[in-house]
Amino acid sequence: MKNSDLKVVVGLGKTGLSCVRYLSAQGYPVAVTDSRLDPPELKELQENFPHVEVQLGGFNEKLLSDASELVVSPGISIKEPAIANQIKRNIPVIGDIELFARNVKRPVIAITGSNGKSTVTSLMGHLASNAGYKVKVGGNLGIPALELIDDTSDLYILELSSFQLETTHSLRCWSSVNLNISPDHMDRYAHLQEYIDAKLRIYRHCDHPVINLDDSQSYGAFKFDTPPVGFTLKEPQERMFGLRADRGEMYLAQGKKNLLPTKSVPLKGHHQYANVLAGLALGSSVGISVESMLQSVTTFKGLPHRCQWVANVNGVNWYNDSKATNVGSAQAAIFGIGPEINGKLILLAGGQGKNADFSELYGAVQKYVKTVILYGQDKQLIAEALEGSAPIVVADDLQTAVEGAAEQAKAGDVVILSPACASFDMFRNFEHRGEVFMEIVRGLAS
Ligand code: UMA
Ligand code: ADP
Repeated sequence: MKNSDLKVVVGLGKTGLSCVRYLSAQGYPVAVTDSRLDPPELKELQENFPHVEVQLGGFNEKLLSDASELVVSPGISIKEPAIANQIKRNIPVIGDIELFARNVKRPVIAITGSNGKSTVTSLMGHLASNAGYKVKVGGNLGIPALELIDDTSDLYILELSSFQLETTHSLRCWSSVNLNISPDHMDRYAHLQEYIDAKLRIYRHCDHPVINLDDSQSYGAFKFDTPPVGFTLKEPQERMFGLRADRGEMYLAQGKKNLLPTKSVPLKGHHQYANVLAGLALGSSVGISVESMLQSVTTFKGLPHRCQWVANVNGVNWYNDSKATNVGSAQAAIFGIGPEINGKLILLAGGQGKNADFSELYGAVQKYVKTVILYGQDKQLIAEALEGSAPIVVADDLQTAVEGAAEQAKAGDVVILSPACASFDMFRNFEHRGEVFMEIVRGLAS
């Protein structure tokens, strides 16, 4: 017997719990299923929602087929047979961002992309709140979107993943951007285009789209209702945001107008300038004063573990880019920092490679890197892919990798940990890896 209103929440992590809380408050009958026997938010659910039915240790097909709607968490693929079967039976499948979109009463700025999402989302929060907005920031970064909604905020800024966008249908953004595309999450997508199509959903019904003019894959053949504002690392056309070299100085610029010398931007590297330009384009497209945003750009220090400056030891600058968990982000760090320095780069990389194609790093390494020092589970694989690009040292662990880098580096050089790999072979997560790295480096300094 079908309960005509029953919402079945699939997954009992942070997102699943936020959906139960929201749907219960709206008065819907709710049930939960999770493939795990002991999902992270089980205790919280049992304490606060004892009446909610929970089925664990697998997705219960009978429960799923009783639903009026399935609310699927981003960590679960909608290709999972139990979910795909319900889609075939025309049971609507949505996610938390769809619930958010149906309920939100205030404007939303949304950010996706393969790399830079968290940086641009946090930057946008900083720019908008300094411009006087009461802003809430979250989504794939930090607090689940549904928990942001309240009566006092006047703007929501969301980081969205491709997984969240897949199950979102009615989000209407005030402004949105897909920052860039490089292969990621290929264990969830049959091919790159499928991943891109999920990302492009961020532009549906968007009032003021922002695009990366340097990455045509990131907007593809999307048919925009409103002409987008673009950003580029080249000289910008009218209305667009970009970089301009002028009398020996590099500037952030809009059209023909120089806005701010890049030396006044605390975030370093060309990829970070792209992030700042994206933030300015998002803000200006919805009418936030560019003048006010430029002030705020100079006070945004960036997020930890993303090309984060750690120390200067004997004239060598050390950077922690532990969040570079894929090839695209490590490549961006090398291309971003390489041209900015007088010396050479020493790259520390390695960890769990997720079957990535490390030969994509070859060109960047050949151009800017003096020595590559590898550690971790897939160090030999990376060494094979980069053979011939630069001298390669294979170290036992991160400690010896750092010591090796310290021996090789000369004043003016930069050493960067930009692993291009996941951290789980040796660390709890990318934050833990970054903390351990910084501790070792600070040890060198003392
Ligand atoms: N899982 C199961 N069985 C289930 C449900 C989940 O095994 O029945 C596993 C998933 O495979 C996954 C893990 O549990 O490995 C977490 O999945 P989830 O959907 O419960 O995740 P949440 O805890 O709700 O966190 C999610 C985002 N996680 C993912 O998309 C995997 C968080 O982004 C996000 O911060 C949070 O919602 C709030 O919005 C994390 C992330 O890694 C940081 N995102 C990916 C990325 O940035 O690359 C997309
Ligand atoms: P995301 O939230 O998309 O993972 P982050 O802002 O956390 O993005 O940055 C993740 C990694 O990507 C870091 O290593 C960072 O140095 C790198 N990165 C940041 N911005 C960009 C960009 N615009 N293009 C490519 N890589 C970037």
